[in-house]
Amino acid sequence: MNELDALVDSARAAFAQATTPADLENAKAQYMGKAGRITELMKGMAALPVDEKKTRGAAINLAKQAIESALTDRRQALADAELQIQLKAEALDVTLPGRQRGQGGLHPVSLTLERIEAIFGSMGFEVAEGPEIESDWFNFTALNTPEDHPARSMHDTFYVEGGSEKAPNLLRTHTSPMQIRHAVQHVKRHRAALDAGQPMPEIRVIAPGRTYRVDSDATHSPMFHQCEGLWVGENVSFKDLKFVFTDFCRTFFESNDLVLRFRPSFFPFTEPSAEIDIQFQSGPLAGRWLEVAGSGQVHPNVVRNMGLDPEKYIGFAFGMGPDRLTMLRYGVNDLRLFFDGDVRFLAQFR
Ligand code: 2U9
Repeated sequence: MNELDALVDSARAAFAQATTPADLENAKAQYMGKAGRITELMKGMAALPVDEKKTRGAAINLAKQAIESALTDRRQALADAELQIQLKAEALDVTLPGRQRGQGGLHPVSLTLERIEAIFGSMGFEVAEGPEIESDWFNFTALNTPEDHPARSMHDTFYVEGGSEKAPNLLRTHTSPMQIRHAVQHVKRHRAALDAGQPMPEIRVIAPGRTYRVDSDATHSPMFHQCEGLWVGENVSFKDLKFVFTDFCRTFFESNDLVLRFRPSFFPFTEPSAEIDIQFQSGPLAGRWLEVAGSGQVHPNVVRNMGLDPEKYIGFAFGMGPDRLTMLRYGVNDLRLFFDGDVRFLAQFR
């Protein structure tokens, strides 16, 4: 083998050893660069006589072309390998199932609140919503709850910094303060008519929302929901309350033969007061008395705190726990499931 063939072979071997484009360009420089082997050979021709120059030049050129072609082949091979790696990394398996966008839904307690609002709305009740941080006056005093009542203790109520109407100081323990707020506004709006001895349109309102108490087990959560109702007028009676609440329960539980029982009880803000129990006539809960609400005739002191004359105006109120109503409606046995945020549980109500 002559010297030029050996050079071409050594270039081919060097190019084959290069595994990256940078390696390959370095290898190329050893042959074709400024101080490369081919360049050196060309320079060496200067000393040759003219007739030898021709044959020598042609031979070197052939070797140079062979090396260039080896370089081009290797460049292409490296680029192909690179592309293969990239294609493999970006491979898309079109046979995989598509990714679906998660479908959301309302929380079961929200579904219950919507249901309660729709049913009472159809009976002419407004929906009032308001602050969860309340003043002592709206939460307790206005509702005839005495200073020494246990509900006011640190064990039962979450107190926060502050302590005036402008800087409220507790998390409401029930939604009743909202009803007082609503009633006071209502009375203010009709003050002129009242003072002129004209009748006031009835107050018919429900107040749904979050409430807070220091309490936590399988059936109590420090945050829970309440929905209370208030109906005040000149001619409202316990009979009206019974009718409205019976109608509500039968519609809510979709059970027309549902039986209700009003059991004497006590609340500071109502007198007389009654606990409301329901009894299903069929289904898994049939025959058992289940407590679902409290109720009563609004205490005269509370009527007075609304700005009304308790000799002329009479009111009825009720209060229920939407969390418990949701448990009964869907057969859920642990209240905490509602507040854990586990999608496997929540997705069942979608
Ligand atoms: C005003 C006057 C009176 C609302 C009432 C109840 C009875 C009651 C709770 C019991 C536990 C609901 O299920 S619970 O969370 N409530 O028993 N609530 S009477 O009485 C009012 C409300 C507002 C101005």
